[in-house]
Amino acid sequence: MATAAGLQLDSTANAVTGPTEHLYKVLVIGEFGVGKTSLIRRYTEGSFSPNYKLTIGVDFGLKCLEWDNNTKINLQLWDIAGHERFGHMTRVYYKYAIAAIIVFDLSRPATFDSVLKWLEDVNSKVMLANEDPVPVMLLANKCDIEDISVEVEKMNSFCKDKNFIGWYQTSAKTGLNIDECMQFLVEHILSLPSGAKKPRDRMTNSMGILDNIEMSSSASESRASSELGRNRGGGDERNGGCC
Ligand SMILES: Nc1nc2c(ncn2[C@@H]2O[C@H](COP(=O)(O)OP(=O)(O)OP(=O)(O)O)[C@@H](O)[C@H]2O)c(=O)[nH]1
Ligand SMILES: [Mg+2]
Repeated sequence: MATAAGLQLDSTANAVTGPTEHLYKVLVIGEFGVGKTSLIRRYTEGSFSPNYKLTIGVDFGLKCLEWDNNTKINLQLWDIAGHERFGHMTRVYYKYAIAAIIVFDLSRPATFDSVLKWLEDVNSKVMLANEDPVPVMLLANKCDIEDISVEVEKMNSFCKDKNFIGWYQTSAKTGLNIDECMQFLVEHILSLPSGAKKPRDRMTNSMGILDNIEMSSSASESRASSELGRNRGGGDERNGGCC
């Protein structure tokens, strides 16, 4: 049985313990109103609401993937409030993340102008266990809105210059590219060298989250979910359960 000492946790697949199970913490960041919560909700629950309810501090989504016969992946999506009044907490929220998603709103160009600010914020506050930067994916959201176009070549070279692992046009409203971009991100995480994924030290649990959990039992997911629910201060309706 493998014991976790952080959020990037691997257990070993064998006849006794069952499939390998990974828990990956992924940050979802970007300016307020760009659609972070909506994207997470679309991905974890398959739903969308046109109403804007700003996120206060941080929220969570959990997506469980049966990656293959021997691999289960639990993606813990940290939905970080975009409003700058909550910005002072990001160092705590970013801890132990293995990847990040930066979102901007295609209908509000100023939100693209802030992308580099968010990239710098991530790169200055969190890194992989081998001290490489965390992989960051860029999402150009709300592409369903009429009369919006994206300069693909410009985006390609921007992402290459700034070391994004890739970018997608997405719509939380229609679901366009949501599964595809997350699949791409998970594939990238799985391809990281094992030294990048090892926890650097023990989770200090300053947020009361997922400290020293064991993931090789079938109870792991429900435990993770209940820990998340507790941190959210109540109901766990947003955590999509699938495995
Ligand atoms: N048309 C369209 N509207 C979207 C899309 N994604 C989000 N929205 C709308 O944009 C508004 C803001 O979405 P949220 O998901 O709450 O934005 P957020 O990034 O979580 O905002 P903060 O929590 O304040 O940081 C809501 O009214 C959503 O319905 C999209 O893909 N298309
Ligand atoms: Mg939100």
